[in-house]
Amino acid sequence: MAFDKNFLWGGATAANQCEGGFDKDGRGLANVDVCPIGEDRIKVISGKMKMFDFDDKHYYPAKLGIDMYNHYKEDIKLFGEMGFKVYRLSIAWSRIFPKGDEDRPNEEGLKFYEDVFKECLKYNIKPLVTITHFDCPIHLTKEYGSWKNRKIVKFYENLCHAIFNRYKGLVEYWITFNEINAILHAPFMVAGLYFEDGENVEQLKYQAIHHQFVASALATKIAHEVDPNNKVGCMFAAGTYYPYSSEPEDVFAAQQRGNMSYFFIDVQSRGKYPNYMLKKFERENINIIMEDGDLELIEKYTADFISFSYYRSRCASGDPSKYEKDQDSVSNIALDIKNPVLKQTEFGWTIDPLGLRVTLNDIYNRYQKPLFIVENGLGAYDKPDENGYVEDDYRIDYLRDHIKHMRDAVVLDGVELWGYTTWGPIDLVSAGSGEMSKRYGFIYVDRDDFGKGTLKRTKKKSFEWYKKVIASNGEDLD
Ligand code: P53
Repeated sequence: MAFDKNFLWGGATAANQCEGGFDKDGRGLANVDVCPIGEDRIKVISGKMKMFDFDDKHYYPAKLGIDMYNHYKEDIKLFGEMGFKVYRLSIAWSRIFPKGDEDRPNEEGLKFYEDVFKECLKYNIKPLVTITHFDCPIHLTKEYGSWKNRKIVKFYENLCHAIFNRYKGLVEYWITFNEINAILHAPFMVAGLYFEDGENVEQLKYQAIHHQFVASALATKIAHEVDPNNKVGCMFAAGTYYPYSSEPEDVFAAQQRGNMSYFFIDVQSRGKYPNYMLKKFERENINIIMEDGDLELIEKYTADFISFSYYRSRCASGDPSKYEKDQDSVSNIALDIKNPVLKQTEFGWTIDPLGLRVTLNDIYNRYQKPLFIVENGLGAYDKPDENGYVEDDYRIDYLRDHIKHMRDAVVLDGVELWGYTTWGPIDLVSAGSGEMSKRYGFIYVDRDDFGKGTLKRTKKKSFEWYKKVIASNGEDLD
């Protein structure tokens, strides 16, 4: 027996990348809506170019997504057919609180997700809900500076009260913030942060992060009070850093780069700011303003489980400028370098299935809490035939190799793992590039980068494969 009989197999999406319906039933505008496709995207998502509304010069792929707002019944039925035990999805904050600072939630928004969760439960699919997958009502950015401002913690708390109470009995797995560490590289897309010239970006980022830590602890507290069955996890973009060589400088660089991500989980899971970070703040003159009781909250309400995305391992050197950069719009801002011994995807992402086992062991050794892989998958240019059918053996190969090593981590290393959800079980808009043509799905969606297409759903070859994997509880990977 490899996996526990209750192992949660499934897939993961985010509201802003698939729902569309950006102005339907009272929904407010959000940061994620106004991130355009094209060369300005990187400037906008990193908070360097101001974009608080749509303009005529850009195309905004999230406005339509794959129109899951109107197709969710059909899509969840397909997930049910694949045998999903869990479906990870996110709530669009601005459907529930269109501006973010209202006293009362928008009933139509609440109702929408209630219907979605009920639809999942019809097929015995447990919803795993990300409370914020990058989104923030744009009003909160404009009026308050989003997470820079302490007041947002209260607004987030209001959101938590509304959803935990309304969805009691329907949802028991929650994630407070998607890829909480991604705020470092894409602060506008990830947290609605925009920086004016002359602002102290580092200071403000870490202040915003502190607010998220407090908000996350409060969410855990409220979730447990509302329903003791609730399990609340933290979530980060993972992928162990390898040293470029056995030079001690490279080993040290890898450890230090790793800490910049582990920092978040050290706080959220161990409940304390780690010393290496306090020292860094001291050296760099970063002063985080805290309220009385913040550190107690953070210590008391730590995560019940640790979830993460894994697409690849990462590589670091003591002198990164000497080497080729790791290719990807977001990590280009970071100092990751290309690992010369591993192959890359068409989009330049390193492929490292054994790295998943390395990463699982690293995280488990550090925290000894249950883990959940909530994103893993291959983004590729699919070529459908005239019927929309895609023979995506490359995707099957990628997933098979990762699942094998995940199995070894569980069976041979004893890592405690609750489940595995692949990213984008149905094609959706890419967060990094805004492209529709970077596809991850078992289900093809007829839509191009600029919104043309019938939106028709067609099963790919990987659909039947994943169905078999789930039916055999991970035994049959052929
Ligand atoms: P895409 C990179 C850039 C942006 C978001 O990424 C990312 C990453 C990878 O760490 O994180 C997650 O769509 C994210 C998803 C996203 C997925 O990676 O750029 O949680 O929203 O779609 C894949 O190929």
